[in-house]
Amino acid sequence: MTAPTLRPRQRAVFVSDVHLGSKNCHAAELADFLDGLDTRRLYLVGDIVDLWWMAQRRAAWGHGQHRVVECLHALVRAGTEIIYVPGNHDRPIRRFCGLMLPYMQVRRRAIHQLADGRRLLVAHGDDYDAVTHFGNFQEHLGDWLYDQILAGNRMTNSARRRLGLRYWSLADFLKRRSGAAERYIARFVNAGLADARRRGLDGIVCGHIHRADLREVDGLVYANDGDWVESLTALAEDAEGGLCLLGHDGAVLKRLEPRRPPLRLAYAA
Ligand SMILES: [Mn+2]
Repeated sequence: MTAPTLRPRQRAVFVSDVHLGSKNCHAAELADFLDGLDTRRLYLVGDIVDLWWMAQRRAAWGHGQHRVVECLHALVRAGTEIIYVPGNHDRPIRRFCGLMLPYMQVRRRAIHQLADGRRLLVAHGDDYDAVTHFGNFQEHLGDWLYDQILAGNRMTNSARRRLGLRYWSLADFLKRRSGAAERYIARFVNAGLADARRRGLDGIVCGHIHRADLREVDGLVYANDGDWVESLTALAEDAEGGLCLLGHDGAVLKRLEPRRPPLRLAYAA
């Protein structure tokens, strides 16, 4: 599929869970998405580089990965401000939180103000693992299991490709079939929204659980920009403050309208 060449200018684009350096990253699709993107701000919402993978296994770094880095450079040259919020797979980069370079900031979390005035917390989401009883040991075990499932995914899909069938996510199928996974995701969503509410904000943009989503819950925005391992999605804000969940080819998968300005009373002179 070819990406549309002319995309409307976005106020902000959010991308997370790229896992660059791991075998599971769809780097070529991400490079195609970033190429020609026109945005004022790009938030990298964690797990951009998979340092865990690269520390333990052979780094998968080829043409696609180089293109991703080149596209990020091109965006910076075009004047895009990059805000990097490291996650758990790129946790060592948190040492640089507070670092302000001319076109890039590294932040533990950020607050993004939409064009309609609403303010959203931008956080990777691994902070909520404690609340969802998904501790460090389980985190590693979960990652190992996830890798096994993704390896199964690759095998299934290379077989499907040979048979001329379309891509199908085994991991997503298993997650949707598993009640425990659904309960974990529900606790994660609640923990993120509670954090935003506690901070007096209007919602949250996060990643971490590799499940793209965009909806309003009790008047708050829950936006999960997904990942570049399975769902290949990103979140974008348009000029009016509307939010869109985008597929890697630029297709709009979900949309949340901007908040309407309050009615102003017109006084007669
Ligand atoms: Mn993560």
